[in-house]
Amino acid sequence: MTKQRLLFLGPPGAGKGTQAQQLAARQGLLHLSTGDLLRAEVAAGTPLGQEAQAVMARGELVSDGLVLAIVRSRLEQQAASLNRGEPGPRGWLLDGFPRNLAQAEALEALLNELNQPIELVVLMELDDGVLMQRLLSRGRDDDNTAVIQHRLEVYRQQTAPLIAHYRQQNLLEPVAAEGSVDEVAARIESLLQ
Ligand code: B4P
Repeated sequence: MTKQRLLFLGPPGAGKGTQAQQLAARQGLLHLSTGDLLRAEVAAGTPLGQEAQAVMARGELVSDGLVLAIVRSRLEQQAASLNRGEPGPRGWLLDGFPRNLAQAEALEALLNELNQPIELVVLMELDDGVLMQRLLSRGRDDDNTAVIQHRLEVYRQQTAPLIAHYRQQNLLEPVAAEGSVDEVAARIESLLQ
């Protein structure tokens, strides 16, 4: 059966959001991007968004507690709706979460409670030079050279240790993230069987 509990890992600008959105639509999965959810809170001016805004602008990680609360409420809602027999996506795709070991451990505890183990971790790999070009041409508020360099540093220090963590669990599949969006999508799709 096609894998339907997926996690996308990789440096900023590797294309996690781009691929996750398309794959979730094609496979009928719930797409949870912590970056998008945080940006929505910022845009709505909620207390959570006000707390996250400055942290994101500096290219640092928002506090684990905030991000976990967002993910927990979405996954619990989906599980409850499935338990009630309601229609809706059965699987999920976590994009940009977890981003450090503490988040990964909290996620594992939550998924144990829900009895929904991760089936596949896709690691999107791309050279720093190409990442930088993609992000500079995207031009979001947090996409300028100094902030991107800092986000890459945060990725290496805090997120990259997750690679060994998921490799040990035999869940990790690296994917070359260069080439066109369709080429990368085909590489990812071939891992779902
Ligand atoms: P995110 O929103 O997760 O964004 P990202 O890592 O910068 O980008 P992504 O890899 O998704 O790349 P995209 O598809 O957009 O994080 C932003 C911030 O939110 C973080 O710095 C942090 O502050 C906060 N945050 C998020 N999650 C958190 C967590 N769990 N804990 C704490 N803080 C958290 O692609 C980039 C560009 O490349 C786009 O313009 C796209 O069009 C282009 N592109 C994609 N694929 C391409 C291809 N194949 N060819 C050419 N261009 C391509």
